[in-house]
Amino acid sequence: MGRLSNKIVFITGATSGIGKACAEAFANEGANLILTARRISVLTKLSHSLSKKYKIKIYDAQLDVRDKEEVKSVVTSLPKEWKKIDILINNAGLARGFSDIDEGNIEDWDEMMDTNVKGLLYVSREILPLMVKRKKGHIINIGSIAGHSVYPKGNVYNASKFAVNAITRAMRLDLYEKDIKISTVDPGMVKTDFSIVRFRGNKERAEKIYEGIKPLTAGDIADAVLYCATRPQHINIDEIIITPAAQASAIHIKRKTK
Ligand code: NDP
Ligand code: 8X3
Repeated sequence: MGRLSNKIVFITGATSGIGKACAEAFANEGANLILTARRISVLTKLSHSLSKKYKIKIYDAQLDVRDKEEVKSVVTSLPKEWKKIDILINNAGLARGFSDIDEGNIEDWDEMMDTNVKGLLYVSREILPLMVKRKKGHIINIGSIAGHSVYPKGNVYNASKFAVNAITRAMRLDLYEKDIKISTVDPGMVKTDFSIVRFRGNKERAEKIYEGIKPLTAGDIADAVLYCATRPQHINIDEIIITPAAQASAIHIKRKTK
């Protein structure tokens, strides 16, 4: 019996990186999972392998968190037994581009704000009433160190993660009296597809980000998320900031030279 047997955990952005690692870590604890992301074929494959390996139930749904009608329809059409969501992991997110603000690409700005901020709000707005009605639930947001201090050329990604930080704090204030727990896990550098997405498939440029440093793994972050989710009922972990030992801020990075 895992520590989360019979719990239902809803994960956004479960096809890659941190979301996928959370799916595996929570499956290993016996949780039943609602896995969502846009790439349904990747999701279906993951669901099959996890349900087989961990003998858990998985419900998967194609979901673009930017589409509020789709968010509504995915949540309202969940079978009754799947609506008892215990934990929501708001993970779906991305950075696009790396340029001075006067040269920024407006479509990239829209995509980051629509996904990281509005998407997180849409999903939370649909799931929270189900939790409040049951007088229990836990939302774990994936923020970033980018939401604690800005760095050159980070501008709109920073703004989106500062917004996640503010939303997390607001959720905590508005929801503690309704018995809903709120946590945020805010990583520094994690080696996932994040930089490949940021640089639109330029793997060489993405690789350079992690040059000479041992970055965090997606599993390291899943471990922190799991820590938040497995505390006794009277404990709320408000915030975990987690960075590689060699990264003291977004710009203070000790790199080994060859
Ligand atoms: P990945 O690119 O590996 O994974 C991102 C996930 O988000 C994918 O599963 C993708 O799935 C999903 N996603 C992106 N856009 C949407 C959307 N519109 N609707 C639904 N799902 C979406 O990156 P990470 O795992 O690193 O990123 C996960 C989170 O962690 C993000 O919020 C990111 O900001 C945060 N983070 C990452 C850090 C890092 O260094 N890697 C550091 C700090 C925070 P699909 O394409 O199938 O929809
Ligand atoms: C990702 C971490 O420093 O690349 O959120 O913005 S950083």
